[in-house]
Amino acid sequence: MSAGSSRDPTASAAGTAVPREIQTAPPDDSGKLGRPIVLGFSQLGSESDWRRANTKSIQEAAAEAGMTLTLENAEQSQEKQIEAIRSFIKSKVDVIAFAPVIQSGWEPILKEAKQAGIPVILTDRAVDVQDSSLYVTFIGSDFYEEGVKAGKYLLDKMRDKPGPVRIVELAGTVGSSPSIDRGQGFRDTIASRPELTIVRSAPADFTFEKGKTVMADFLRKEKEPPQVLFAHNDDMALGAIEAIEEAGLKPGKDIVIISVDGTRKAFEMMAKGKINSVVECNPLLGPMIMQAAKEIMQGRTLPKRIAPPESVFTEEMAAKEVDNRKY
Ligand code: GYE
Repeated sequence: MSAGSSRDPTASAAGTAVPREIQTAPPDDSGKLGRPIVLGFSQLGSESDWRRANTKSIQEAAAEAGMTLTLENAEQSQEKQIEAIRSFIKSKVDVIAFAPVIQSGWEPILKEAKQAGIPVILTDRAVDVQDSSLYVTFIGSDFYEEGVKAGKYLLDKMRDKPGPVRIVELAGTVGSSPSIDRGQGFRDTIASRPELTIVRSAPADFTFEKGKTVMADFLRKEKEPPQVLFAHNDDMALGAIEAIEEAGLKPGKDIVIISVDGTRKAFEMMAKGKINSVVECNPLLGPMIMQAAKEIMQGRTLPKRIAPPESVFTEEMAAKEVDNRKY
């Protein structure tokens, strides 16, 4: 837990006031301000283990960097994110960072930040804006590439299988860049083998609960169980595993399961052979965000895009890797 609080702002129940945490730490000497840099961070929610690890990484890195962090959790609401960003502008923070829940609709609030002269770091998910000067840098993964990696794993896994191969897809939050791009990268990659077809796809909001109910629904509606599940994140895959087992099927055997993130829980399932492959998506972005905020305050020029290194893991590697997982 970060300095200045013992409360997890991501743990509040939906429907309560927007949770806010203010964390301060002693000044360091890397900025030019002579006082701690004040960072306002709008987190989009707490839907998954990825997200909780991401929030923790930001809190820890801010404390470590000696910054004053105000973190607000928008609980999946773009409106609440816009409100939070507006409050950061009003209180004249030094830098704003945010993880946008969906891709569209950010231009007006980003213009407000620009007019106020407050630099914005975009992190985790991408936004759809014409004018890229509205943010300084984007720190986050290449989701399209993650979809491509998932597709390539499947092509290899099915290389000797004549087809048809029926795939179901659990997509993430509608309109979010990881869901749009993972879906597209996957489709573009498997298109080279037309007998691999996506027979059902539905959003399950990146959550365990929805992953379970939507998968149960797929299994009820399909006459024959599908051979493959592509889940846009681990939490949905873990929920789906429960639905598959409750339907009397063997996850990882009767249905090949591919997911994205690489959480410890997913690795444990992979070590048991219940998930076949996980494409890594790194949530530990805190140190990169703090570094970027410091460099911005020092007047330095940053690359427009900063991406963390990521791998793909398969069941063969899971047992060896599981203890190395940090989230
Ligand atoms: O994959 C999922 C989370 O935006 C990369 O959001 C993030 C995604 C992540 O809920 O687990």
